[in-house]
Amino acid sequence: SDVKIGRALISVTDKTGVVDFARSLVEDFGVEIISTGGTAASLEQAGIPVKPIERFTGFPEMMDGRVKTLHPKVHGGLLARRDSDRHMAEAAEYGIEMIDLVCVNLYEFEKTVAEPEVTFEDAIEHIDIGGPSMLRSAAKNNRFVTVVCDPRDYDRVLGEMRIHEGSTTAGTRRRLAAKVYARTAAYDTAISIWLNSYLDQEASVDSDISFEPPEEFDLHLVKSQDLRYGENPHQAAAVYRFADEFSRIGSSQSPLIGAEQIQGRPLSYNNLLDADAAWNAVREFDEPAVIILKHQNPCGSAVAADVTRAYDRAFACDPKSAFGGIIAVNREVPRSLVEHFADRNKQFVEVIIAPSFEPRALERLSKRKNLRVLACGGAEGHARIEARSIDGGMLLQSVDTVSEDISEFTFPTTRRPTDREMADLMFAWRVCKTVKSNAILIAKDGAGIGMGPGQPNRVDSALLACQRAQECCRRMGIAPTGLACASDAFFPFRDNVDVLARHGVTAIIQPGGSVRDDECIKACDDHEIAMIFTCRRHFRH
Ligand code: 93A
Repeated sequence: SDVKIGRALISVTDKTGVVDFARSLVEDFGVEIISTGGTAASLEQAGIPVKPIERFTGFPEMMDGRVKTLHPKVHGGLLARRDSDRHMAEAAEYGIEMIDLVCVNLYEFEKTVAEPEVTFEDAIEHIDIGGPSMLRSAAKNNRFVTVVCDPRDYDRVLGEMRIHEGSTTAGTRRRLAAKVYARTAAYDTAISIWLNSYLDQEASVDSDISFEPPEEFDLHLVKSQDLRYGENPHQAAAVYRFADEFSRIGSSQSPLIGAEQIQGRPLSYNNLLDADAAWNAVREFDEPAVIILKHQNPCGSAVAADVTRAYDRAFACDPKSAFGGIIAVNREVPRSLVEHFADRNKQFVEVIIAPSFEPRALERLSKRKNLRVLACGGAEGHARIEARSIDGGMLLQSVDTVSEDISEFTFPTTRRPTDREMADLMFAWRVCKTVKSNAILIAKDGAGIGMGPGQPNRVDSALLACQRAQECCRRMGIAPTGLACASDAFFPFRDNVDVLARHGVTAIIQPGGSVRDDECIKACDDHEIAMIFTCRRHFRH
């Protein structure tokens, strides 16, 4: 099944190594070269004989180069089955000549959209249509056609032709074809992520979860409570609530500020900040869920059939960090849950927040007089805007409450997540939103077993999360394999994937959109990791 290469079509944006490759094809193997404008010019300048594409198709390159190689003479020459009499007869009838090798790399779309000043039109012009079409045609017909989409493969192809009298082997052609579909999949994914991000920017202006930043903003605030002090005892502080219009959708009271404090010491500044983060994290879930939060980060998180079981699993994530934390529950709290944290685990808890509490739970809680118990009623209504102060002013933004739509996800790796991995990925992605950036969250069986929060270097976050996950697995006597990992923003390099793979992660969910997505997809494929791109990031600073 060796196929002697007689004609090659070369059309490359990245011209690395292409002159030497073409020269060897011509001089060592007598191959005829067909080429497009810029590539043909480079080859001719180096003294290599080339047939311009317009002479091959009989059509000029037209429409600013958008239509160069999109022609039956090209695609017929790539797709014809050489062992089919009918295909060969049709090729002869229409003067279609066979093309045995395609060497193409694509317009640099990823590089273009990574430029800070890129315009929409410029990005669109860098979407390559003819190149991927040729790559895909050639890869489909790999029984007969050799396809090279990576300059690093030039020497290997030439080496093989040298051994096999100007031919390549079927195995090599198949490997090169597989590489093509990985490349075109990554390319299309990059386009889809970019276009989505563009749509989001347009949509956010008039979507109803947003607000239109006004020229003047009268932050109408009403003092609702004095605080003993702020983040530290030497800082003065008080709580204010927004006037209704910027409060919560559908209710005039925010669940937290309007929450009923059933017992316990007065809430502190830090209690309020953490209770807010914990409550907003746990309300993300439809199923019974518990979040244990410390210093703004969810050090315990789990879903289960009921909230007591969810609490047990959340506590097991990291018992040390859970000490002095805040427990948020998205269902009525039963007595069993209170017994588990108060009697069994002897966990010191600053605040417990939930929609409501069973009377028997309250009875047990009342023995811990200082513990702050907050009943916040229904879970409906989210804050619409978030305000933070900076020196001399405020930053306002709409709240990050978009719900995730699986139909927007893409699956760029060879392996897709299993159902079990998928459930853990979705869980991890939800919890990860609450973790401070750079955020890495590792989950298994519906519990967050390792968290890496707040490191300026994403690999450090990944290493922290892996270390916690290992400890958790050891404590629970389970093997650290089949772990799911979420990252709040894209991986800039493959090193994150390599670290995670070494620690038993087999599935990853992350936004995608890095110039090096390719490298990360390759890393996942190397480790047989299934990866999802969400096309949306969730920074939290
Ligand atoms: O604009 S295209 O989508 N239309 C085409 O018909 C076409 N044919 C090849 N882009 C097309 N190409 C791309 O042009 C190749 O993928 C390659 O990246 C580039 C090479 O152009 P030149 O040889 O003029 O530098």
